[in-house]
Amino acid sequence: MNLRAYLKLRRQMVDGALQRWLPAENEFPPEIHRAMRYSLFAGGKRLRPILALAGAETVGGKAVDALPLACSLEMIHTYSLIHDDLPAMDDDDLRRGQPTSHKVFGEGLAVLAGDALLTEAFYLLTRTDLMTGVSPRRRLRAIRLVARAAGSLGMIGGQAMDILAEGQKIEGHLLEYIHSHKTGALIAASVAAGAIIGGASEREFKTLRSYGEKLGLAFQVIDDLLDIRGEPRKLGKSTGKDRSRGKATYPAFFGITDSRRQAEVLVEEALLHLRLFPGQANPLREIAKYILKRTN
Ligand code: GRG
Repeated sequence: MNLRAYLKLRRQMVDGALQRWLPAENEFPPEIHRAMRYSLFAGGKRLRPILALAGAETVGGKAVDALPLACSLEMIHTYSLIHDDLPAMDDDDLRRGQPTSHKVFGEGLAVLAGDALLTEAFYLLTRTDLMTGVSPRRRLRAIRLVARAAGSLGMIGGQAMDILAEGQKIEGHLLEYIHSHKTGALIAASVAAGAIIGGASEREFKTLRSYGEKLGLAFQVIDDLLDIRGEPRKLGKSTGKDRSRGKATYPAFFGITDSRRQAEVLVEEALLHLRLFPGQANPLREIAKYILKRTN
């Protein structure tokens, strides 16, 4: 398959739906809606939504049924980036190649834009006029999964430990906790919730969740490596900040070569989970391989 063409089509599908389902820019108060849209449409690979669509299709479901879920995941992800960039957290000036939300709108509106994206994401997930082909039971299960992954037992928990670990000497298991929660949880939930919407059996669901967990951890290990070796122009953000802030990262703990090897092993393990799905998981296969090659 042509991954580049596939990703482009999927990004267009997600972006079109986000345009339709997000409050319009001229909706009162326009400042908050402008701030929400500014970060959401600043670019971004749309990895989490694309994984949700692919998760649904891998188990025989329709991508269109998973589109509200896909959009909600991108909204949650974008909220986490806006808050992560705030002076109280990583204090970054550049994201997705543009000045960060608080640089453009001020800290107050940036906090609120993140809050609103998170809230609207769950509003979207409960819209009964969308996802009409999906039973309420499956929808509810997907919503619960996303909520857990975004909350204090998932992404927020990982982010909290990431902040607390700054400048500290930590154990390897805590490093893995941080990475698998601050980044891995939402990525794993994207594939797993997509699978639920697509009508996965319990076995299919667990297999795709395991694939997502391996992929999510690999994704953050590569992110750590890109912070050292990546090009700011391609990444759309500054590099080298992990080291200067004393962040808990894989390269800081294991070194560059070993970290790279661990990411490769995680992707190999992710691919092994896909043996259950011969042909229909090809997008998930290609995405896993792409994670290792990505430059942004
Ligand atoms: C609630 C105050 C408050 C803050 C929440 C939870 C949180 C802050 C932040 C999440 C942690 C985080 C930002 C992890 C980094 C994950 C990561 C690798 C982001 C980059 O993802 P990409 O490469 O970005 O998919 P694009 O721009 O392509 O979407």
